[in-house]
Amino acid sequence: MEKEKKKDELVQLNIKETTMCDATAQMLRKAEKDGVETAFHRAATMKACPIGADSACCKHCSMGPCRLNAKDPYGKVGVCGATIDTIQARNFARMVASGAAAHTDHGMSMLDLFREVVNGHIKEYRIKDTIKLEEVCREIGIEVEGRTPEEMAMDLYHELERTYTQVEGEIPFAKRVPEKTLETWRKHGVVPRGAMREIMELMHRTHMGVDQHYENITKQCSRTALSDGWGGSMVATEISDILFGTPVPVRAEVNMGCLKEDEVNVIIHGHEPNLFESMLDSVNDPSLIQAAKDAGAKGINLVGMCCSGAEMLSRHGIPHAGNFMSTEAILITGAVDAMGVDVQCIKQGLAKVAECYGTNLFTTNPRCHIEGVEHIQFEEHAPRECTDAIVERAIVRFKNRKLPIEIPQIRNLGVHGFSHEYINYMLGGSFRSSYTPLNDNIINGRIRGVAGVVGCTNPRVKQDWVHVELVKELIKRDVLVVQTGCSQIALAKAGLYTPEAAHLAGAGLREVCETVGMPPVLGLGSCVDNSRILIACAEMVRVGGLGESIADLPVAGAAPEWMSEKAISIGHYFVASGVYTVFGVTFPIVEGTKFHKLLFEGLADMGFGTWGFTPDPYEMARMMVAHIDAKRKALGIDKSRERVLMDMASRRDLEAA
Ligand code: NFS
Ligand code: SF4
Repeated sequence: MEKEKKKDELVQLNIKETTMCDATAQMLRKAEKDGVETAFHRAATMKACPIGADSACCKHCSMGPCRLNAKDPYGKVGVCGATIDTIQARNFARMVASGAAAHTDHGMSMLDLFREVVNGHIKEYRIKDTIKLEEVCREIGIEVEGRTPEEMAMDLYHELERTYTQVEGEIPFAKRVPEKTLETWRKHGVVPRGAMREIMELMHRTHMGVDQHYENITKQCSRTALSDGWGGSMVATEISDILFGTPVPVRAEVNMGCLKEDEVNVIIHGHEPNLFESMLDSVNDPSLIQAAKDAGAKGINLVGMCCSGAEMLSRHGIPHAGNFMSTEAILITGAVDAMGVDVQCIKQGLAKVAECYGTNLFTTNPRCHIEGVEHIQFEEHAPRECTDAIVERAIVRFKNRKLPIEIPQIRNLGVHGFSHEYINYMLGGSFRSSYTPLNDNIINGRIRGVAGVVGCTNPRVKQDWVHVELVKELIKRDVLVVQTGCSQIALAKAGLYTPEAAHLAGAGLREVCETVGMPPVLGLGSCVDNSRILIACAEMVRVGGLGESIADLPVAGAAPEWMSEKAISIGHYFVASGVYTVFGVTFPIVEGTKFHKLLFEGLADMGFGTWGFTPDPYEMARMMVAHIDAKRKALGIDKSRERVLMDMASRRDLEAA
């Protein structure tokens, strides 16, 4: 029995069933040899609490905690009388509040930086993309004719500040929402005000003894999630593009083989691009490069992980070493001389693993300290102080490397960096840049629909496997896949980010990919860049031919290996925007309850999207394709696809003859 194992005895993983990432597997084997524990090991010994997994418990006051019975959900209520639906809705809503807070606080940090850059207090960053600045201004009604970038930027700052602070009325990017979708939101009273207000109200309403109707809680839950998707996250993306550049396709490598044994290896892992941008300057500083050479290294090698890594991969082609479930594993190489982290998805377990391998681990953000880990605060008016210090410490560690190093020699080259602006340009060409060709290809049936496959990796399932199998199933059925975050890295490691991967796609999608020269899977960046998918959806509606609201589009979303509260917020803002969204792993609601019914059926009847759940990638693909086909049918374009398929079949017959 695992339970009876002695504490110091490391559980042996069935590594084949733990991850499909060969580099991570190799490092897990090494970890077991070295006697080092990872989150995979802890997941194997820590049985998930079954009551919590069903969200059938409440600890919102000290009359409880109260535990209800998921097998007999209406057999019992909490001490205060709260029903299963109230308890589940409150728990779910608080996940949304926390996830939305993470994204919007990150977005607000970007906006703070933007303000200080614009008013000249911070000189270390500048506005890189004035074209995007102008576009965003124009879209939300800020005068651009005859004005300097500084003038526009100041107005943009003040306007976007409302995304967070606005007490009454609609947030600025509500202007981007298709009219009919916005109508649905207005009808149900869920157009977001400032995120601060929405999150505050949601926390208030989920306090003991306040909102005790699951439908009413869900309403505020939707409003808060939307203040993330069309608010905080979207601001994070747009401001980061304006400051650091809008991504265009770039060839870049992922996987642990990006580490170099003969160089000083520095990893940045986290979510805020400002830290990473400054580190990029540091590693290119001639004096630091010289110092590295003096220490016997060939140079300094900068590698990303998780979401800011995905942004740097998209914007600058910086190599990316792996997703969330590989952050401990990579330290086991012994080759990481320093890892700097900022916020979100930073496992506390990193501290122990870093200690085992003598890696310098640094926290940098005032929001995230870790007990026992050295903190070097990142200050935006003197960013290099922090990042230079990390590099200097990495050089010292390189010089004193003692333990043997083992770097999995796996690198996967691919094309990343597809902003929604670039998709425009790529499909339409420079003179008629628009989404018309995408819509045309959907209408004529070559592309069956579009799926967003996003989100985390989770040690409760085989790492990367659900992502990869799902995406392969989707493209095989001519569904174009767009991706962000850890999911993007999973597929990049599986080799799907090359134009050649088009041979895995169905005949229709393959033809489009080959004509344009694009991979069948498009990576858009980090998790806040899911806002790019929202904008792409809005654009598809605007261009026409695919219905009047986002809910009409033949699209679907999935987070097959989700783990974070941020993922729940993202899932819910896609659902509230009109997208059918399927989650894997587990779903924190008891089936058969009224709240479950509302999320999985009721919301769709109200004009929103709807939630779906299955841990199985093949079933997930089937559900998403069935939804896409149902939307095609409702749009009256199901016949065109049959024609294309007939064409393809007859073409193949001809070829065979
Ligand atoms: Ni998204 Fe980024 Fe990854 Fe999940 Fe975490 S890194 S913000 S939450 S684990 S995709
Ligand atoms: Fe129990 Fe109600 Fe208190 Fe929750 S709020 S812990 S259900 S008494």
